[in-house]
Amino acid sequence: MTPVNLGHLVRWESDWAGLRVVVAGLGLSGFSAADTLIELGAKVVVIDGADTEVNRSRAETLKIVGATDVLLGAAHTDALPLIDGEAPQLLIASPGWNPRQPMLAAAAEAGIEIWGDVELAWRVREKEGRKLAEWVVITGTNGKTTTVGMAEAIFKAAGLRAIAAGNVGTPILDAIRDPEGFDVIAVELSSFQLHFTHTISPLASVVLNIAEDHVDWHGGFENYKADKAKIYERTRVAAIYNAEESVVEAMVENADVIEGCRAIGFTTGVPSVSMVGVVEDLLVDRAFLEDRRNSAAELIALKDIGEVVPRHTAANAAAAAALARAYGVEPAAVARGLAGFDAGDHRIQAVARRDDVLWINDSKATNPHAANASLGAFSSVIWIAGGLSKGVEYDELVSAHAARLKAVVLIGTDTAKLREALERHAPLVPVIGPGVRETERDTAAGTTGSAAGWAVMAQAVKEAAGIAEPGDTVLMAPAAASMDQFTSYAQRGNAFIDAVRALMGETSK
Ligand code: UMA
Repeated sequence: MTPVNLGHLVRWESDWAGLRVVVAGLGLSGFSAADTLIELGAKVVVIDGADTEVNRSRAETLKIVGATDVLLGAAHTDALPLIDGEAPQLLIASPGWNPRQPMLAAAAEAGIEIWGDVELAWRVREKEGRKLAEWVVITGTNGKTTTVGMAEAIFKAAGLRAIAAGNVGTPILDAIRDPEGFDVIAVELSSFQLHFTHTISPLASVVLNIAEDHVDWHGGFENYKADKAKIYERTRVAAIYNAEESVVEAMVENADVIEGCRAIGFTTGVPSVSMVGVVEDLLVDRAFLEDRRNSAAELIALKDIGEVVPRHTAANAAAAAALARAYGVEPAAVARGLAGFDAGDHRIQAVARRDDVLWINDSKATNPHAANASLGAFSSVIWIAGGLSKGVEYDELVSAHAARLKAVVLIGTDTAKLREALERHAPLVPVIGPGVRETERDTAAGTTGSAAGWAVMAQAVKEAAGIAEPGDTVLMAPAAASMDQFTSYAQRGNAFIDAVRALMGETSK
């Protein structure tokens, strides 16, 4: 089959009518992509392996608006469907779909282009009568959601119409299709989304940091890094990098950016020329001012960002400030935006302090790199850890923090690697659990899934309480994903909060 050239599809008014498209996935991004393409007049077949009630209801909606077909169930995900008797011309993959999955592999083999929803959004962002938004794009292993939130807050403080979208939860196509449009969109991009992105040309881009994550999906750490590095391609004004991570700096050096684009560093140390960084507890800009060789522009005092500003928060703020300054936002608006920003729950969140024991929820620490940041912030820790480990290694994390661990309480169904790392690098630290065994847990909770997770968490909190002494911190920072026992990291965090509060209630009686 001759591959179809889709180079002409670059704006809303391009000739999308009749294009035969398969949309893989009927989650957030798949639904928004299918809905958009139907509106554009394409012939759309949507496929999802899960034949659930939610998907059936979404399928009904899409059929009513004009989908050619919606196929639900595992039987449909192995081969490419025909659309009106002919082969598809484009496949839109949801981020959760692995490129090695049979249907995607078949599309690649047949020379059919595979885009993600982000690529589609880029191709339809220009529309007659709608504001054309600038994009600033953000990726990294950790801190993405905080940084897009900070960037959005700064843009809004500058009086701009701005929104955070993408992996943060609002599909980028929903932002793009807003009738009024935006001045600027802060787009959080996961490595999955970047894999399926090919032509975006943002105003500014940043990789916050890189550590092992999602190794299974990408088929190795090198592939993961290569997908992350794609964010810098075709950047127009500022390719922003973490000046404390040489791997990230190398990504900028090797990127094919638009002529005139500058490389801008961010750091939590004193900034060199062309960097944003910290001088004596002040966030300062030595990048976006004329006299950057001899002076710096003061942005905000760290104490005005929050009561406790851990190093990674200062780094995220520096990155968000650099993105905003690349757009042209004034220092005063950067200060207002960062001062008003609220990081939300589940990220190093203090839940309770009782008898000089601090209880911290860091459920958002879904990989070792994130857990490293929170473990490093406390001195004597009872660590609640474990979950779905996604194939990563724990040796580095455990050896770095062995000295501060008083005990470890394991949760999760996939803790073998963590347990082995603890045996190797912290052999004297007591390891407890998982306290409720699989069979007991199912009987106790009367079910599997999240109810069982709740029981495991309650047990873990009790175990931790039995060990904690004044001056200790009980830190729930699993360094693993939550999906083995919970529906999300938020639900896991709430289970911890509930269990801690229940414990406090009991002991205060
Ligand atoms: N499906 C299949 N077969 C497969 C894989 C998935 O049929 O092999 C189906 C599932 O049954 C489901 C649909 O595809 O119905 C799910 O699609 P999806 O998992 O790609 O998720 P979406 O609902 O489209 O949400 C995605 C992001 N999810 C993932 O990357 C896994 C959301 O990020 C994002 O907010 C949303 O698009 C809008 O852009 C979530 C996430 O967990 C928060 N991201 C990861 C992270 O941050 O670490 C990357």
